Amino acid sequence: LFNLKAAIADAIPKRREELLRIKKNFSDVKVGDITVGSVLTGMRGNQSMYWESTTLDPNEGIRFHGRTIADCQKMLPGAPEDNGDGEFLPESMLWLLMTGEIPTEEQSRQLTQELAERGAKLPSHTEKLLTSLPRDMHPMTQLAIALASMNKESIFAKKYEEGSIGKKDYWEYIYEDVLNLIAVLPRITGKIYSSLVNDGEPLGHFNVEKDWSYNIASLLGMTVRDSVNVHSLTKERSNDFVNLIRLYCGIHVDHEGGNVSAHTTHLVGSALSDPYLSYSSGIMGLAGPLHGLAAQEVVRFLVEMENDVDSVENVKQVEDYLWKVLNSNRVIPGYGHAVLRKPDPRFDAMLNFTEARPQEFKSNAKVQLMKNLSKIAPRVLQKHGKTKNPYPNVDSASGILFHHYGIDQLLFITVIFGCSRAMGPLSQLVWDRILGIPIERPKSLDLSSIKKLCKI
Ligand code: NMX
Ligand code: MLT
Repeated sequence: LFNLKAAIADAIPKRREELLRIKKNFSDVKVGDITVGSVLTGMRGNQSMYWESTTLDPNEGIRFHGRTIADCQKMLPGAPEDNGDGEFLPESMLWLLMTGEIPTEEQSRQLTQELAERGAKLPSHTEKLLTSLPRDMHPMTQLAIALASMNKESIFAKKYEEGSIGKKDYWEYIYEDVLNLIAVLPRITGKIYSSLVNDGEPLGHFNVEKDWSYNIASLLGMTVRDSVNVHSLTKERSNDFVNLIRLYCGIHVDHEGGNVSAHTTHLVGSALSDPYLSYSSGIMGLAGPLHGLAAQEVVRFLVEMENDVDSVENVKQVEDYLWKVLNSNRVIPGYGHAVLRKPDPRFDAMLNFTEARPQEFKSNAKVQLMKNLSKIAPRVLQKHGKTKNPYPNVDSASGILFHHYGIDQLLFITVIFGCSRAMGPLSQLVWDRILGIPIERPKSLDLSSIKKLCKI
């Protein structure tokens, strides 16, 4: 089966039957105990969501249908022109997320082509809307607005309004919306970036022959062939940037269900809000500084720290800078995690990208600072004694690498995170509707109920 929708349809009967059997026979099996502590601290540790494609091990990090990042780097198909030398395509990851299977080269190509065809055009009302937004509106707000505006295009919402579809068929229309949404992200991203740096004039062309990440890079003005090459990159550096986008977008897709952007998308979708509204809500969560906006905050942090210290190699000065931040009761962006208890393997993957290109990065002081910080900050945070995980998280390295190649609009950086994150939560949305997961509605407790439970 070369077509993703057909591959999903093929997997449905077995999965529906399996889940039904578990629901019928094992619904009383206990998953864990919920404590008052967890009710009062962001539901930490509650295992209370069903999530298909990814799980997070606190010590080992993320697994995509059981596969580590290293497995994916070995097994998932990349772009044909890279002859096995480049990063895997996010399209290959999307296939894995949606079906649980590693795609063949041919399946990956077919999905790449399908996304390119679906994404060739941005609806004119969304384009006009983006043009009309204030230039100084935060890029993540622009992204959320653009996505919400595409609710006008939702095939699912139209069918539901007509009353022409039954519950078992919802997924087919959700699927169409999901693919269309993921497909237009390069265009939306390019439009937002061009407003920031080029008065809204396109920085590149959308090339239907090319992959999703290439088109993101091209519309950011970063490819030699298809961009108005504002950054004047050489062919080799441009190719590296495209591969950076592929790597970044390939590994940021999902982090199991409980993170803010994934959980929000799933929650809003459970009310049968269409994928555009659901993911627009997810983006609003990703735009928070404790979540995805940390990617932007890290770059700002590195830029400011580099200005403040005499040399990025001066450990004492870097430590003093960190203590100044901690003593003013602020967080060190890019460090800590709600679930992980070891350095984030996604951080390591980004770091490996720089290690593979020592000449490229050796004279960038901010990149060196990012690396030095990953050794210094854990010691300082451990001494500070509050953070449960003192290690670098995913946002520690990513933004400064984009910055290195010339994406110098700091507030824009999390938009690229928003492109990637669409793939995980929206794959889940398809499976939520296939499996008939109901509206999400946990019970809340007021203070008197908590006191009663505590017998106080
Ligand atoms: N710098 C300073 N203090 C921290 C940090 C940090 N990087 N991380 C946690 N703490 C504090 C936290 O604020 C809390 O303080 P208080 O008791 O005064 O409320 C205490 O340590 C215990 O927090 P944890 O249980 O370790 O962390 P929690 O699960 O509450 O929060 C994060 C997780 C990720 C929100 C938190 O580590 C943080 O704020 N990190 C910095 C922001 C960041 O990098 N976010 C990106 C996460 C990845 N992503 O993309 O979403
Ligand atoms: C993510 O990728 O969503 C972050 O690491 C945050 C999380 O998992 O809570």
